[in-house]
Amino acid sequence: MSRAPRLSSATLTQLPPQIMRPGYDRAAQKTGCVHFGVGAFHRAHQASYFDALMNAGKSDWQVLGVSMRSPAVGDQLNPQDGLFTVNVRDGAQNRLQVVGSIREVVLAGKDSRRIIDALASPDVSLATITVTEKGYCLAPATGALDLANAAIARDMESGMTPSSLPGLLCAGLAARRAANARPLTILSCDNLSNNGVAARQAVVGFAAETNEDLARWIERECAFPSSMVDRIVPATTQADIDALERKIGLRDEATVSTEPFSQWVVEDRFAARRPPLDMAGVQFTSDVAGWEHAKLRLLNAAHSSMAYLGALAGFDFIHEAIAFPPLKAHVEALWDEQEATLRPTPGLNMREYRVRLLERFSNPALHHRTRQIAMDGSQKLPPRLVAPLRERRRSGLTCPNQCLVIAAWMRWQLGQDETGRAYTVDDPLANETRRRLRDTHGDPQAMVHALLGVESVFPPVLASDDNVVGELTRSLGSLLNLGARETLSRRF
Ligand code: CS2
Repeated sequence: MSRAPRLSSATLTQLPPQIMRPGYDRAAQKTGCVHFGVGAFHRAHQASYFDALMNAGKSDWQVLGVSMRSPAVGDQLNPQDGLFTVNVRDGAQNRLQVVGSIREVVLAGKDSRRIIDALASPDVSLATITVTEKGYCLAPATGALDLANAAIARDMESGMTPSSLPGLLCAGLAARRAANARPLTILSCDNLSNNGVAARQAVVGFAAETNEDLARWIERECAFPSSMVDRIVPATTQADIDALERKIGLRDEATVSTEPFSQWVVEDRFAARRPPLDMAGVQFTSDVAGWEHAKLRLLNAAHSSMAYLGALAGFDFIHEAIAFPPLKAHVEALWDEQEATLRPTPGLNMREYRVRLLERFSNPALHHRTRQIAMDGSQKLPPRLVAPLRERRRSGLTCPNQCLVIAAWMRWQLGQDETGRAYTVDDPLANETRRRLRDTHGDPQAMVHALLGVESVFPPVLASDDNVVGELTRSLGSLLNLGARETLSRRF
């Protein structure tokens, strides 16, 4: 049990002098942003940008953090007055910085009144979101708000205090309209294509069912820009917290580790005053889609490939997977297939982007686990691999490397590694994939057929594409018979 005091406003002065900390008067700042989903990614990314903004002399960009489900984030951050340490790691350096932009964390449901009041406040001009795909409560088939979703149905009952993202935002916008009618910008920072459209569908969809006037006002006055966010953030471990305590002499339960690289490209479409985030390194653009696609189809697709093939081949970490030459060669070949589906984007040089990605993946200090990325594959595969695969097939192109990754995901659903050890398939569709695989008895053709039937992942046309079915069956057969290392070594 640790005896070091917790990091907090009161203990900040005890930090070793070389550690960077807020250079602004935290108590004098107003809350300018309400953020939904205060996970590690938010802390290493958007919260760090707001901190940089206030360090650069721009005031009133403190963040009220909303934890959507778990009180754990509040228990980590509130006793620390919202302070936490970002540990920037790469091979050569290790830079620690205490970030002060989070004022407090409140809990959806329990603290909904406070959240609604904050959304109505004239000081707040921005709501940002990282709640992952599930948090938008959209139906995968239509992209519209899923009225059958239990949280949505509950929030729509009259007199209920909302706790879902769409319910909370609509209640906040209704209060805002009644109080001052100033519009709000709602900025999704989730790793989805067209994330601004997803946020809009969720919020306007909810309002349309409950208050048509409000829906019209939101459509007319509020803005839902899309954005591309990028920073690799491995899950914090107990060992990270203990090691930090030895270094700084304070206990920080909310610390996050990350890489030096960070990028945030935001569609330049704001409802009212635009936060001067460009002073903190944000790129404003009229074309986010090109950046989003490049990031999802190059960085994230390669991550998924290294997650499944790498973990099956026995690599625990991304830097180990990318150091295995056949896997690196496969990633390059996968990128060739993916890149053919990307259109030129001003300011984005694909060759340099790929070189940079290889450097980032090779960072030995980051300890980014292949299993962390393997989580939620059913949600991640469609924008990363299935959409570009369909585009290639429409142009009559073959897709051997895209199919190899999808086959590795299929192999992963068995929940047993190549040495026979069992693991948990951490995925909202894990029960469905297990049920579908039950009577396939390790026959690759039957497995491919069974899993291509998961309609929220694969559009039905793929099951009747002989080329794709053939590639998937060959790759899965090879992974089952030879294993991932040998499959890769024979091909590359
Ligand atoms: C990763 C991403 O876990 C995953 O699926 O691919 O979290 C990735 O690290 C980030 O998108 C990088 O910006």
